[in-house]
Amino acid sequence: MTENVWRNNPVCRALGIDYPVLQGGMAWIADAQLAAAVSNAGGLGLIAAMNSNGEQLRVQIRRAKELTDRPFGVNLMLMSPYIEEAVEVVCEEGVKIVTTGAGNPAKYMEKLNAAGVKVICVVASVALAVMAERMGATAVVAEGCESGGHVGETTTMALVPQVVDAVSIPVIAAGGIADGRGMAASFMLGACAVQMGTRFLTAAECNVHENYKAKVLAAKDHDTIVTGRTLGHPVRALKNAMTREFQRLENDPATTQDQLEAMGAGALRRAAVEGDVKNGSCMCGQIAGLVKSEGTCEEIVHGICEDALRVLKARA
Ligand code: TUI
Repeated sequence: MTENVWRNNPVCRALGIDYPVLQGGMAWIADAQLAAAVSNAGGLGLIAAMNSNGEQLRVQIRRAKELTDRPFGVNLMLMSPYIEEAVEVVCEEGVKIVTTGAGNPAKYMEKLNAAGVKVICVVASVALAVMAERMGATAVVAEGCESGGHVGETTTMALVPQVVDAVSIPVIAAGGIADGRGMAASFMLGACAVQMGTRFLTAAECNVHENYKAKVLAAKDHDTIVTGRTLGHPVRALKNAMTREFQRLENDPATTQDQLEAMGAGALRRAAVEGDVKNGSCMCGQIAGLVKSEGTCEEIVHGICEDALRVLKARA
């Protein structure tokens, strides 16, 4: 019903999608099923390459191709030990769109651009946004520290307009957005699309463990915390026994970096796949308190766009 409204949206035009909504590349969670469901709803679904090796990623890409005829992408986590393989497989499989996160994609931009892959860099700073534009990025996702997982220092409210002023390519807002008000606010800040992770955690098509979903649905405004600052990669997750122990160790001068790294390793898998939401890491954004229902990807994508339009019209 609202498709026509977004026809000239710069992100919809650049990516060939109907609604300016991207799904975050959540490690251990964003698989072919979730990505295809978001893409079939008219948004942009993304498979999280995370720490997958080339062949594991290839399986997911081929599955997504079977599940959707719409554009979908792959999120490249730049800290992955298999990042070189992942870039290779993305090019070989003819994936058209990539988002990058958790680092500077400089090393891979030339190869991806040469293969005709549109690269959207997820940035937490103006400096990286400017670099991304110079390196030929199609757009940037300005991700504020309200988001779940690996976070920067600046809030969405402060980051988005500063990135908008610094670059000429389209800016997609992320971090703390889960409904039409957040989407409308993003547009007011100069963004022309949104990326959401937390909102899709509870989607019907999301394969994250039921315990994780239940914890997100039960979360309130103060229920997330950032740990891992001393390791140089701060991570936001729902508070639990694991984050409390991590915090205690982080504040103890006797703790070594290796001890902390060991504690973090495998923690997300433990929560997302095994459902151990006490001793695993339930990465999640601050907006979890607003996420009260499950819903299909179609209901989520269409719902947020309709609500955003309603809010924008009401305030005009
Ligand atoms: O990457 C994300 N979110 C993530 S990645 C992830 S997997 C992980 N697990 C444990 C520890 C670390 C990673 C879970 N969530 N979002 C995009 C994002 N990128 N947020 C922050 C950044 C970022 C941070 C530093 C981008 C670049 C950067 O440095 C740039 C440079 O020049 O090195």
